[in-house]
Amino acid sequence: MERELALEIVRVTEMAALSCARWMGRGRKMEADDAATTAMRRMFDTVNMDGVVVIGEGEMDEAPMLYIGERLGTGSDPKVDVAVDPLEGTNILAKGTWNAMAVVAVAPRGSLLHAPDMYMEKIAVGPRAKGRVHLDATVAENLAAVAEATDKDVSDVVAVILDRPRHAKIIEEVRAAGARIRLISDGDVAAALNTAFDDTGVDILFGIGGAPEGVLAAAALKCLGGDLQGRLCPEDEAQRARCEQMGIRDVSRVLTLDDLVRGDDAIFAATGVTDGELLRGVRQIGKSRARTHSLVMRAKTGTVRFVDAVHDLSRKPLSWPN
Ligand code: VTB
Repeated sequence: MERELALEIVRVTEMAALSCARWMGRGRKMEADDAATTAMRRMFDTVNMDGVVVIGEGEMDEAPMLYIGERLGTGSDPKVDVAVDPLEGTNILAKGTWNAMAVVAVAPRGSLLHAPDMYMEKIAVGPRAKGRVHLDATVAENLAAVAEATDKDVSDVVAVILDRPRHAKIIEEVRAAGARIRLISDGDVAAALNTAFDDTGVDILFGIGGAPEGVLAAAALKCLGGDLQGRLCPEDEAQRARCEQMGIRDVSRVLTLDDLVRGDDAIFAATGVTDGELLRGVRQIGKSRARTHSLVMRAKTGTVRFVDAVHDLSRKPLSWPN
């Protein structure tokens, strides 16, 4: 993949973020997601690539666009897999809270895991703790490893965890180990990403979130030199069958970063919709301009670019809610 593709991809996440940010705090998740998806889909049409959606808004019969298997781009090379989450954190945006983002990952065809829409147990860390943690190690062992890798006391290590009843045991174990916790309402892609940046204040992500979000976060951490490991959590026979169909025979196996994102040619882009630790949300300037804050990275070179853009909305094909 040529490096120019990275800039094209950030244009796609910018457009999705600009479109759905208008729904902030309105409590209308569906409309916000629709706005992001429509804008993202439209922008993809202008990108020179032959893309196939492997992580998207749903299966062909349940999503009108950006469904799994949909072709994206102009059809010219490169041939790529595309993973999208036009609005990661619909609940977040509906309330106007922290860390909603528009997210895309692109990688050469066949290199992204076609993760089924189910839960995944995850552990994610930044570059310093890469190779030191393991999904099968205990919470206390992983926290001790992160403390050592980041030259901190365990009491200064911060674990980020989705605030869900299913995480009661992990939360108890983190507390027993003496580490600290940031509980989040939603948005574990941003949480995983944040573990790779020192000034976000979080060191390790634990817990169960969406498998599609796991692949997106893995693409980000591959670019950043961090680590993410996952284990699929099928809840019934249908989900187990789905895993098999997707070529995952042993669902209990720990999926490594390389299983989730093969090779090292991934591109990851995210644009903030609401403010977060890493990215600022969309800000309106007067009636006709808006400012976006994005992150775009390539695994091949490890370059991490923050893109601060001011958009003239009168010249963009956006449709706003009333
Ligand atoms: C996570 C998180 C998402 O859903 O995947 C989570 O990344 C899944 O858990 O932002 P729940 O079913 O318990 O919500 C989100 O919070 C929303 O898609």
